[in-house]
Amino acid sequence: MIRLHSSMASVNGYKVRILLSILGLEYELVDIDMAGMEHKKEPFLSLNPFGQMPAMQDGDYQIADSHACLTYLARKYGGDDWLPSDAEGQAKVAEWMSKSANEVHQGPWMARAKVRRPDAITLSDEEIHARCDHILGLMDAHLKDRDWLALDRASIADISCFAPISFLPDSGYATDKWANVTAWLERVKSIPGAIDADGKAYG
Ligand SMILES: N[C@@H](CCC(=O)N[C@@H](CS)C(=O)NCC(=O)O)C(=O)O
Repeated sequence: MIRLHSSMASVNGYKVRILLSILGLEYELVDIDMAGMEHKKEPFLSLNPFGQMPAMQDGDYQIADSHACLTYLARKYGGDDWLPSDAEGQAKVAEWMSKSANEVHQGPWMARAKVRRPDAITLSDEEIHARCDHILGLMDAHLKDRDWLALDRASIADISCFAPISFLPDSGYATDKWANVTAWLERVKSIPGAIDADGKAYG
């Protein structure tokens, strides 16, 4: 049985919930009380000493970090569909997973974090929006002649980048000035099994 340890409010946990849903995998969500700082205490710290969500167990195997969870699930349960096994394709997916962990995290993810925990995020809205402009501008140009970020089909790189960017309109940043990103967001939502942050199917 797969157990995902995460708060429903965790954007990184949402990435993993999207893939679990797309793959049609049954799992238990072990709800972590973020406000109660449960992720900074045992037993969560035994799953991830970094004290960050998500962490996941699949039988005796345990893994932390959203990208590690996505990689594990894609490889274990998705064949080559979401993470190809050829060097070129795998490297392209890794490239966009890195962008997600860096530029997307520092911009779109931060915008969401500031709305939820304004006391904890000291960056100004201007700085966060400039970071969003930077990465979304690059993504918009990249998506000009292509449907997906890494491959000629959807991959875990799209799922990873989608989750934080999908929250932007509710975080005070309008994504609609980026036409290609906007079309890509809709494309990800139309993947069979894709869910919103509340777990409801899109469409
Ligand atoms: N690189 C990690 C980042 C995880 C992360 O920042 N998780 C947030 C929730 S979305 C968290 O637990 N923040 C609490 C903290 O850093 O103290 C991943 O992709 O899983």
